[in-house]
Amino acid sequence: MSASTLRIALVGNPNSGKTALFNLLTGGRQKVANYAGVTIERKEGRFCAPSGRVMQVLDLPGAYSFDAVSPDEKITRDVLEGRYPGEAVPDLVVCVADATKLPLHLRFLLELKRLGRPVVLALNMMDAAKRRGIEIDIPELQRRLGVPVVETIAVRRGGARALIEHVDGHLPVAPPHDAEATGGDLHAEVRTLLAAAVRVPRATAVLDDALDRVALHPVAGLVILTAVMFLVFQAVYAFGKPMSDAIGGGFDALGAQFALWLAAGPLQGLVVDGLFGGLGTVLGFLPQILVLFFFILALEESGYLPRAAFLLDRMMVSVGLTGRSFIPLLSSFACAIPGIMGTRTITDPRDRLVTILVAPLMTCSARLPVYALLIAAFIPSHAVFGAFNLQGLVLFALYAAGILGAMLVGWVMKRTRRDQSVHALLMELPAYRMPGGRDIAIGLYERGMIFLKRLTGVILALTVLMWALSSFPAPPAGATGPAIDYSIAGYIGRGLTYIFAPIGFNWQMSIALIPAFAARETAVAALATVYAVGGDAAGAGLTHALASNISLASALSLLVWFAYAPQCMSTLAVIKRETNSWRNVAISFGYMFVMAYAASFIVYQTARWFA
Ligand SMILES: Nc1nc2c(ncn2[C@@H]2O[C@H](COP(=O)(O)OP(=O)(O)OP(=O)(O)O)[C@@H](O)[C@H]2O)c(=O)[nH]1
Ligand SMILES: [Mg+2]
Repeated sequence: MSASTLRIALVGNPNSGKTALFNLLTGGRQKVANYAGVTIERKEGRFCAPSGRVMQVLDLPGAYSFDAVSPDEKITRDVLEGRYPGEAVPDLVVCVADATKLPLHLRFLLELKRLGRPVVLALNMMDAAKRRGIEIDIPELQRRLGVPVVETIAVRRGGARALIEHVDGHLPVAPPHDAEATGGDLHAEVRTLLAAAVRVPRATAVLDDALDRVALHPVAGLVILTAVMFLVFQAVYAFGKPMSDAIGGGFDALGAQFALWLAAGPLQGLVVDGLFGGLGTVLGFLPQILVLFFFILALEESGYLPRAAFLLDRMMVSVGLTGRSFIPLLSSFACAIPGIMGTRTITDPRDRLVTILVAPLMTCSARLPVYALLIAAFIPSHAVFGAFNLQGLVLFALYAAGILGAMLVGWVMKRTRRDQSVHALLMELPAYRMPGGRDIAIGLYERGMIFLKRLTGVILALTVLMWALSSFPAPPAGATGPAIDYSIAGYIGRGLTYIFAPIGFNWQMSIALIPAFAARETAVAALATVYAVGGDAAGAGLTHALASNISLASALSLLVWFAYAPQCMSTLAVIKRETNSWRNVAISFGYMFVMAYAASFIVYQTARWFA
């Protein structure tokens, strides 16, 4: 027997546990969540079977059938039919089926069999099936299907043993399996199979049904949804804020130490203010961002999100969106990029485009440091209406501004559409599930690493660049003003004020917008650097430098700018990739620029009137 690599593809209905199985087999860390349409790209991994043979595993997007309609389902079909560029047809197809949903998932297996490739059926979620009293006669099922059947529990260690043993014994030659293209009625075939090999107790999901009666109730459901969202928001501040403050304080202290060692000058400005003050402030947000992700991950695993999408569907349709947009938009609170990629599961191209265009208006986690810095500098921390903190209220208003902006844009686009038809929301409701610690830990680790890589990569590089631009060239002999006025940054910044003066930005704020276009958080470090090099920070800290150099009206204007402005570059690149159109990039950039400028103009001019 040859020891060549065996190429295995995991396919099946959405949410059947393919990715969980992939992670278990290969030690991968791909995203697993309890709703249909999590995996939207082909992912590859490997493992070594007990015999020493190397197995290459493909995780593919879930598909309901091969009459593929959405962009993610098309990938799966192309791979299986050998039409995926640069990829040979897999040696073995593992059809992953949820054992608690056999009536639906067996249909897919029958379709697969017709492709004539070697297939094995992995009956996954056997733990859940047993708990519900579902009995499956495996030998009988195997005999009737004519394909090998193995049991798996993808979320348990050792839960793929039977599958590994099976694939290990599989020869990489592809015997023409019984490709009986009967073309008969798949429904009838499934019914006969089920009657012969599966016994399902009458009431399988009593608890789920009881929970749904409350969660999907038009009134009680909305109350619960509001309470859940409110709790998440509160938790980010209650748990995350103290940790963030502690980290921020630590970096300030470190910076103060360096200030004693380094001679005063541009380099001290870079190290003390740019790196410790600026990047330290940004790093301080890691705990808060992780708390936010913890809740998003737990919600994703619970099975609650598609229910929330149902509840909000009518509301979302009235503003030109659809319930299907809910999950992509929710993930955009972390970052617009996964949100925009998540829209691949939306079959209607119009609905998908609207969702892509409004996703960047959701407040992504990169905006948090900028918001928090400006709020700390300008908004007093006193209580309003007894219970609420004014700073927290302003932050809440900024999140709300993003959501309201998205509703407005969706509504306008709906009015300009020629085709006003609306599709009913068809979405699978997954079983409720207790979030597992391991999956959440993996998700948090992944997110934390992405954040740290940004910080030590693009944000650090941009901060050093800003420092260089503000320090060189040195002022000519006999210059009277601060050195930064003669630097490249000074010139560019003053040039930009022609555009930004009407909305209240001074030249330091204007130039900070440039690196922020690559990564928003950099605005914090850039302001820190510019003011430090200009000699304004003077060790008193960035918050103080801002408060003494920028008016309240300008600060409010900058906050609103960050809520709506077209950012960041990577988001625009993803829009180009996902829609394959520069026109959509231009529309996205254009409408957001106009919206941000108009909103900032109104806020600045109004605030100036009152001040
Ligand atoms: N109880 C139990 N839950 C499982 C098992 N396998 C997967 N899950 C859960 O099922 C849900 C879906 O798992 P995924 O691996 O994301 O499913 P998928 O098939 O990759 O889904 P798509 O990528 O959307 O097609 C997650 O909540 C998993 O934790 C299992 O064997 N038992
Ligand atoms: Mg998946």
